[in-house]
Amino acid sequence: METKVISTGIRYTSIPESYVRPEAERPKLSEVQDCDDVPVIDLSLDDRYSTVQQIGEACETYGFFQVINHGVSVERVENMLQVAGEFFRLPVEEKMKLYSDDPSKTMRLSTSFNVKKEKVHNWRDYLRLHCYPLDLYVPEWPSNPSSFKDTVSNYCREVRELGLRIQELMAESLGLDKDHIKNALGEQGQHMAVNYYPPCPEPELTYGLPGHTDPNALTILLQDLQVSGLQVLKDGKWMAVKPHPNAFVVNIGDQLQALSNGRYKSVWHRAVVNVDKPRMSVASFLCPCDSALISPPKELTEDGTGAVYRDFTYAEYYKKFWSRNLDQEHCLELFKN
Ligand SMILES: O=C(O)CCC(=O)C(=O)O
Repeated sequence: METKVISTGIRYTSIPESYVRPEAERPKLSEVQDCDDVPVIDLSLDDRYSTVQQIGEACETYGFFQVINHGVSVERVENMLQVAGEFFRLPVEEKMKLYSDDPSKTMRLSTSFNVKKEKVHNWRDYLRLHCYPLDLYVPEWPSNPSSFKDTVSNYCREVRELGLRIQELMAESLGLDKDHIKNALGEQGQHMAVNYYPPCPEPELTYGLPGHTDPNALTILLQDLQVSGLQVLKDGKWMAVKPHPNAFVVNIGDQLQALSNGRYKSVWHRAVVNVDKPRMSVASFLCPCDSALISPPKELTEDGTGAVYRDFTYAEYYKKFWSRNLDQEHCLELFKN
């Protein structure tokens, strides 16, 4: 099946057959409710104990939360969104120079999710970048727009700091030493998906991204402020997460679910599309180093329950994740004891 990017600037009047989901798998948008009680955690407060409590509660109950006053400057965020928009508005021939559907590439423009594996495509193009260490990867990033490398590097540095800070708070919220997660995950990689969802003439029939969990440790998502589209599964129902000004959405990935022995949930989430407006999001993923052995600390298994998942390395998990389609069962299920 021929697949190419959909951010061509051409408005479709209907979606090609290869994007149409079978009836039972469609998003049923009229049944989705707004999630009004997404925890919003202010990271500038002095009361660390209270911040740790809030994070612990959000991770156990929701698997995700939003952070405000997070230390990434408004200017960095605005510049990131600006340059991402400029990139996707480039002529399609220019963008196609970076196209690849090989998930092992460290820089590529692609479309949908995993075009070689999936049966039905998704209404999304994305630029996927490895971002750490910056010195190693920035040279291969797009040089058009000309400000891309500088702008995105600056954004990546600040987001990484934020992610590591959140991991300390999470470790404390699990009753562990503040550096436990950072030490267990080794020198963490950092990847980015710059997602672009063009207007879609038939949003009821397809997804930007179907329901999935993230295979990494922690995701920091910058949502388009003007156009919503992120939905999370809560108590068996899909809920829309409205963008909160100057906030990031943070969600637990599969590795922190395993490391916390299932206490914190790697939440199912998806992106839906709309008729009128393009939508963008920028997902930053912190990933354990390949050799990190993902194993719950004894403090979290000694209540007699034992380890929920067998030990595995991140390299083993990541390979398994990309060998499958996105909307299959939770990949962690394959590692259950
Ligand atoms: O666009 C969104 O809001 C979600 C993006 C996402 O889930 C991803 O990139 O993995």
